[in-house]
Amino acid sequence: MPAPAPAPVPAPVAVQAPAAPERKSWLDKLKTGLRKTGTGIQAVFVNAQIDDALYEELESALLMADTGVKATEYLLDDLKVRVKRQMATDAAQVKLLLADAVADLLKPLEKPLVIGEFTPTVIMVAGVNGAGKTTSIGKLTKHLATEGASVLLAAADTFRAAAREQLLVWADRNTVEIVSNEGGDPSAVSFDAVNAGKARGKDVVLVDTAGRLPTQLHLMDELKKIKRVVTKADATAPHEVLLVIDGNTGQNALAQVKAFDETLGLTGLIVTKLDGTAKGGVLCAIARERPIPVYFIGVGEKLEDLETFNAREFAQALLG
Ligand SMILES: Nc1nc2c(ncn2[C@@H]2O[C@H](COP(=O)(O)OP(=O)(O)OP(=O)(O)O)[C@@H](O)[C@H]2O)c(=O)[nH]1
Ligand SMILES: [Mg+2]
Repeated sequence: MPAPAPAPVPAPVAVQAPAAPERKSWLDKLKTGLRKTGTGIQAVFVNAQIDDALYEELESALLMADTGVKATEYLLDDLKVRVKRQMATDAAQVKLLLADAVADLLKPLEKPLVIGEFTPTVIMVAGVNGAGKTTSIGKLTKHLATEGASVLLAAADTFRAAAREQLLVWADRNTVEIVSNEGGDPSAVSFDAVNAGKARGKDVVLVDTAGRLPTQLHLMDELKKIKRVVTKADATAPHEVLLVIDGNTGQNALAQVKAFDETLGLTGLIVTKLDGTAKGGVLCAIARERPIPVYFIGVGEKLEDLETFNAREFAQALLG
């Protein structure tokens, strides 16, 4: 009897953007959202001359959009070089050059989330209260399930029954399994989930954690513990540690990125609520000061409202 052929090892795959029409409607929502940020920046170029006043107004508009002092300075210097090199003569050209500068600045943040290198790929998700963690996990589960990946959710937000229920709704909606233990220890739930993911041959284990502020040190320690315990269940895990940030929080989002990165060592970001923000510039600040890849952008509460990040698209949505 010949030995049975070994199961094929799936190649790692990047979590893809969906088909063009869906992407377009998502992009329209992003544009509408960022218009609040963009209007201030774009207004600077209306009937303007290329002079010091233009750059001064641009500086204020960028700061208002929460681009931060460092990224604003960087963008203005870069823009002046581009304007000189291109010998731009009107403000509309300068606006296009600014879009180029923003796209180039954001480019290093553009990186796909890859799954399949490890089975399961364990993804831990953290963030402050109400940032959009659970919703984003639901949306991400949909993305993954659509691509044929099997997903196990870990309800490591054990504080509130509502949190578990919320995740259960998403789990049902996407026909995925969930490991939960109301009132239990979040580390224990995570440990069980990673083991269950291994035993059941799941492609992805997504760990949802309770919201917390970086200043709540005992809660930050609890996150560290979850991470440690996940590594106990699987020495290579977690493979991704994601921070979800609310796009409306502006410069505070940068502070959150720094604090969570120092505690956990982040591998990626999900930026939510960019459908209603005046603070889209914060991505530039992140690119300049703590360039952690932005895997996804959320522009609404529906399943299809989470999309992969593209630097050029974002710059155009902001300035186009
Ligand atoms: N407009 C908009 N709302 C969003 C987006 N993402 C999440 N939300 C909403 O934000 C609220 C909080 O989302 P959750 O997913 O519960 O946030 P969380 O981080 O899990 O919250 P905690 O677990 O309480 O810390 C919900 O009302 C979501 O529907 C988004 O991209 N756009
Ligand atoms: Mg939650």
